[in-house]
Amino acid sequence: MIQINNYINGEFQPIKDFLEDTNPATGEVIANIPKSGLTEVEKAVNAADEARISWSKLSLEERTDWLDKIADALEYRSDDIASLESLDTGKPITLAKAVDASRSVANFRFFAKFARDFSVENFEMDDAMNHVVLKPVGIAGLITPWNLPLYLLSWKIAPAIVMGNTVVAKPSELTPLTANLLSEVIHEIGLPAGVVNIVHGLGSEAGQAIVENSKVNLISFTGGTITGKMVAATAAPMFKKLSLELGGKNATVVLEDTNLEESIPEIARSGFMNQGQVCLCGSRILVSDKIWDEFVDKFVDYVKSMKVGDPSSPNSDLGALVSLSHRDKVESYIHLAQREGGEILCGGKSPKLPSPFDKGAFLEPTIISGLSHMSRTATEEIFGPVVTLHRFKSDNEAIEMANCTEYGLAGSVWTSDVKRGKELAEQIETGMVWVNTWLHRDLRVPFGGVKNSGVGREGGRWSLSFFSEAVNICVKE
Ligand code: TXE
Repeated sequence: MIQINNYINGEFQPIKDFLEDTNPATGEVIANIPKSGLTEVEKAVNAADEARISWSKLSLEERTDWLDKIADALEYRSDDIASLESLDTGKPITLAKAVDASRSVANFRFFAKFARDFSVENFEMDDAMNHVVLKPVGIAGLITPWNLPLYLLSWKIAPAIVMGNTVVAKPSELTPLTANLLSEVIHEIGLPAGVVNIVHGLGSEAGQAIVENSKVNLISFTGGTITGKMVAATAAPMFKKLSLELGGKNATVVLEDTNLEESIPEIARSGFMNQGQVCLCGSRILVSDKIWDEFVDKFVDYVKSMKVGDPSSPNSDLGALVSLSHRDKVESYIHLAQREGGEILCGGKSPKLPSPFDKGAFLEPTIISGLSHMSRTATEEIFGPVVTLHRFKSDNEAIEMANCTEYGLAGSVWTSDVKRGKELAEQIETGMVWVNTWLHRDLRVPFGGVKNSGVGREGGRWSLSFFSEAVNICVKE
């Protein structure tokens, strides 16, 4: 049993009230985490406040050196990151190694280098010079979800501290283990006390207390759209800087000229990676009428060959969902799809697995056809290994279908005509579109959504600008 404590002001601080953390693949309780509330959040905010001035006075070079030190120390513990992440989330160890562990390290390294190389534009007038200075915002409140725990936490902490802010972070109560590992790493390398404070607990208690705290100047939140609305309702009247990365219901548009042999494995990856629990997953697959039968046959065959099981096995393509209650939610959408007239082409139920995985939150990868593209199943975020298939007759119809939901996070287009793919991509109303690839990430590019998928952009210079206040100093010569 792992015992997790809050990390505040450079110290691990135990509290009396605990929550249990469960391995979703077995149902076994693996850790106790603090059930923090107002008192712990206030302590963390006060520590961040005290550290703020001296941290912001370090040179940018000194702060980027700290990021590199964190990256080095995290990299040394890559195997631990992967195994803890797999244990806590139920995701396959292979994915945790390839994505979670490596990206968490890469986020710190990337922002260290990017901030070093970054220069702000100055604007010359006939008789004066405008100097733009990026100042820290103050205390950053960072709230992160359970699907990519350390990956998303590091994506926010690195740019926040490199720009001179101090941080109070609350990881998801469902997946606290790697945030705790980060606390250990930060402690080991001796990052100045109070620069990064990590408080564990429920969203409605610890999370809400961070958003409500008047000393917290900025909130960066990744999570569900309903929670995002609550966060915005609290933070907006306090004029906090706000970035919200919320849900998605992303369309995968398959044109008739795509190379199916090459694209089907990638389209399946985009639907089912991390058990479909990535906000960027392509969960609505729109297929040209001209290749419908061939695509459906090949896609169903491919997905049927994907293995669900023990997350620690290198042979598992899919592990467990994050919790039994989340699996129930995802299953309820499969039942809804049946009531809406959908046909289940594969999956649709929990696989029969040997002990101890018989108690886990597993679900077979599921493909549903025959639904209206306007049905609830095809327009609401399911966030699980469930995709719906829809056929279109023209590019215009594909665009209309792609844009019919209230979400606008990502999408992908598959075609051998790159020019046509790019033209189509530009008409999809989302923050990001991939052509002939998916989740191909360059950390310099803007990341975020439109419509109900969120507000603001992070990534590269967008992160540096979100985590700073641009101040203009006009000097008359
Ligand atoms: O997320 P929550 P949940 C979607 C997905 C999923 C749904 C709900 O569809 O089924 O959201 O998931 C904290 N004030 N995504 O309920 O609640 C919470 O403790 C401040 C999409 O698990 O949004 C956690 O740290 N914070 C997504 C974080 O918010 C609060 C990833 C996210 O949890 C809070 C996850 C409050 N009042 C789910 N209430 C994505 N965009 O990638 C909760 N939290």
